[in-house]
Amino acid sequence: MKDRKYTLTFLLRDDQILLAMKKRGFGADKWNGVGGKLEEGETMEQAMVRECQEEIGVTPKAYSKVAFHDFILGADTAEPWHQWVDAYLVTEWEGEPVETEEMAPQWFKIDAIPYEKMWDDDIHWLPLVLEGKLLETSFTFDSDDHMMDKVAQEVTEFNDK
Ligand code: 6OG
Repeated sequence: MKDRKYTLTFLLRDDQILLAMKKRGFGADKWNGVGGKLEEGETMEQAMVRECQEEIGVTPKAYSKVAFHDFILGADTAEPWHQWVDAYLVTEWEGEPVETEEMAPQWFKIDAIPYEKMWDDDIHWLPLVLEGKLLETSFTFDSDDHMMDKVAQEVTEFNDK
């Protein structure tokens, strides 16, 4: 079973959240935060900053981790795999979001987040972290990317902090 660590990051300004349309690869044609795989020798925070630079041209300056997700993918196959994802909210950054080969960013009102065009899990946790909660979750998906199971628990802090 292959397991990998990933980051997932949302910028916030006033009553808006920055989502990005994934243009290719895993999760293509969905709105999501910005992120990707931890590289060798990096901390999660370094990976979070690098992914924002690579995917939307922005350097996060003030941020906090708001969720740890255990995404179990392909649970109906012989080889399910995990993405362990640290999710961050960013309130200060350098640069302006730009479209890249990977992602096309767009600001949305927080009360008009297009959950129907996002991963099935998002509606179960993104509203809660936007209210200031910290969460540890596990979401299980089949090979068609449909959610089969969900567990979400509020925590007061993360063990790796
Ligand atoms: P790349 O393959 O682009 O990294 N990701 C998910 N995000 C949400 N909201 N729900 C999921 O449910 C997800 N599974 C993965 C983590 C993949 C990016 O997609 C996120 C990374 O930011 C299954 O390098």
